[in-house]
Amino acid sequence: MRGVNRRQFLAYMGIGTAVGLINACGGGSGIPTAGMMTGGGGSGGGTTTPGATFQDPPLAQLTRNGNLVETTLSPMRAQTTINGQTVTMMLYNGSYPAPTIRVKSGDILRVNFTNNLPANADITGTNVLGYDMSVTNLHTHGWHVSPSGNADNIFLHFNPGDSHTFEYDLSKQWGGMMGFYHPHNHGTVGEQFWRGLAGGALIVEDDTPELQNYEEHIMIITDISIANGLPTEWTRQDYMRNLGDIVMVNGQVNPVLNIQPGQVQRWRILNACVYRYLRVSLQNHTMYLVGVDDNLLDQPVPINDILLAPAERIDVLVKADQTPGTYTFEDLNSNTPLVTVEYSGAQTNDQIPTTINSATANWVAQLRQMDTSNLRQVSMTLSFVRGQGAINGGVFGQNTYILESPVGTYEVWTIFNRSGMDHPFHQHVDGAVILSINGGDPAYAQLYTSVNGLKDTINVPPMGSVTMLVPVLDYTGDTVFHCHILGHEDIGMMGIWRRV
Ligand SMILES: [Cu+2]
Repeated sequence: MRGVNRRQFLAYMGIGTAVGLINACGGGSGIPTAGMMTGGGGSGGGTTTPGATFQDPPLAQLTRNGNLVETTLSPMRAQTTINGQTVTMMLYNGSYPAPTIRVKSGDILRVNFTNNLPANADITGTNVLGYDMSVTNLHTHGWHVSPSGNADNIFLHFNPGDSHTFEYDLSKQWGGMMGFYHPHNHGTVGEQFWRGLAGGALIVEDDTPELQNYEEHIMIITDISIANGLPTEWTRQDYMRNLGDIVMVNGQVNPVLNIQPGQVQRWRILNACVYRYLRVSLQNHTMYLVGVDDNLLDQPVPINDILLAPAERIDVLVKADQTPGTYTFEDLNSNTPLVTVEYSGAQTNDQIPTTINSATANWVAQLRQMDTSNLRQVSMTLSFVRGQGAINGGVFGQNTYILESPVGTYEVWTIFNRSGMDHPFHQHVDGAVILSINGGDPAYAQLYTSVNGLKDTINVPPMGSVTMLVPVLDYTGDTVFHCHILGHEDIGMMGIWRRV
């Protein structure tokens, strides 16, 4: 708690006057209000002029030999251009956004990783918590792979110049999901995200024919503030909340995406902001939700707008079925345009499918029928304790809370939020079936407690709770669960999940 004044302390605790301060700014599941713009910025609110032509993130270069796929990832210091400004960032392969890795269920992905971040440079050095910013690692968010050895092992860490070969066996990973990769080195995660290592998409190709023929786009939403050619300095307050004043999709401010009249496009959307809660909507259009964090659904769910907490993903179909013109895909929480959608080209008449043949959704439907009364019940409480984040009172790295779960079982976890802020709870390795949500946005609760989807990240509303059915399948080893406001994780809101 070095140098923390009373207001910051109250903010850490989520109490007192700080509650209003925090909730007014990007506070998440709440109803969008004009107040959310306060301090939140956005890229000029609703008045941002349309930018350049929409670009998908680049594809990673892969070499394939049978089911063995290899690629190279290297975090490095590199320059990019954001909204006309040159910015020096930390970027995977020098690319912003980071390259998309597309693989298939059953593949083995080998990532040849080298930490090319410079030691002791202006964007590295030691951060305010005392961690070395040039040390990093790699997490494959959302993948059902081993958390141990050379796989999704977030306890590994790499100094500048270190190389490592990660190997992910995707034989137990079903198709049809978009995860993302990002650093997971405790104490530096939020700041490394902020400085550009906010992930690239990890696509596992579909196992269903109904969604194969649509034009597809990936939308990675991030935010940033820039000063002196760098992302603004990450201060102690930023561990609690940090909203960038520029909001981007794939590193672009309000790009223009063309759609043919009558066309259906598939958009795979990720909130990769460190703190910003989004409520996304396409003006005058219904979006059809076909996939959530970890899997495709069995049928499209029509939605007008949807809360997207940090690290949540949605897979939606949109149909250009309105009067030809220009429509804004926007964040209703901050009244910020994300993408300008422009009708152009020849009339066509694509259809939204009525069902999706998703084996995973069928399995989740069975899980929803399970009698959970005899399952082990686990309760976890998220809170702030003396300016640090905690789970069941344990601050990660000090008196870490450890949950031991037998593999091959199912557990019911209830996550309580004892603070005045939203916390997106994320568990590694296995997605969960959401059974109930107490508090927050009723539409969000209704959606995620009814769809046949697996969630690896779920928002736990202020003073509310989430109950979920957690399959503990296939993989032993230590991994973690934590708040995905990554600054909260850095100050301790993380626990160890010991799978035995
Ligand atoms: Cu949190």
